Amino acid sequence: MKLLITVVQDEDAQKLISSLMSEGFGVTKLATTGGFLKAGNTTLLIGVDEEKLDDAIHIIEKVCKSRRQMATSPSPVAGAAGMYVPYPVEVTVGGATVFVLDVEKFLKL
Ligand code: 2BA
Repeated sequence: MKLLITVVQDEDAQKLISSLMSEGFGVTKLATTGGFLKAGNTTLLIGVDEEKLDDAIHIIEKVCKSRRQMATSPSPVAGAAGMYVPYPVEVTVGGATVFVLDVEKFLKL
């Protein structure tokens, strides 16, 4: 068995959960915050049998679209008056960040 720790944008989360569940995958949703944007995102824990791993990844890929978004840099540059001012940067968000882990044991007690 594998565990997919999948970070997605809030906008994509509900559709992804529905798509996964309709194909029989078990999903746990966690409300999380990205370290860079400091904005809410969603992390899904998805336990899958190894032979279904590619199917799950295919669904994630299909549902989660990447997009460009303006963000305020958390590493401000020094302004003219010697003050630190945040500056806007364009980042690509969305898609999905997926960690695939081996599951040593899966128990329901
Ligand atoms: P955030 O940390 O809020 O990052 C949001 C997006 O900002 C990132 O999208 C990336 O496009 C951009 N970004 C992140 N760090 C940056 C930097 N130092 N300079 C410029 N742009 C930067 P993704 O890479 O798709 O990541 C989406 C979310 O997935 C992240 O939200 C974070 O919550 C999680 N994530 C990504 N890589 C991770 C990792 N190695 N470990 C744990 N969580 C991770």
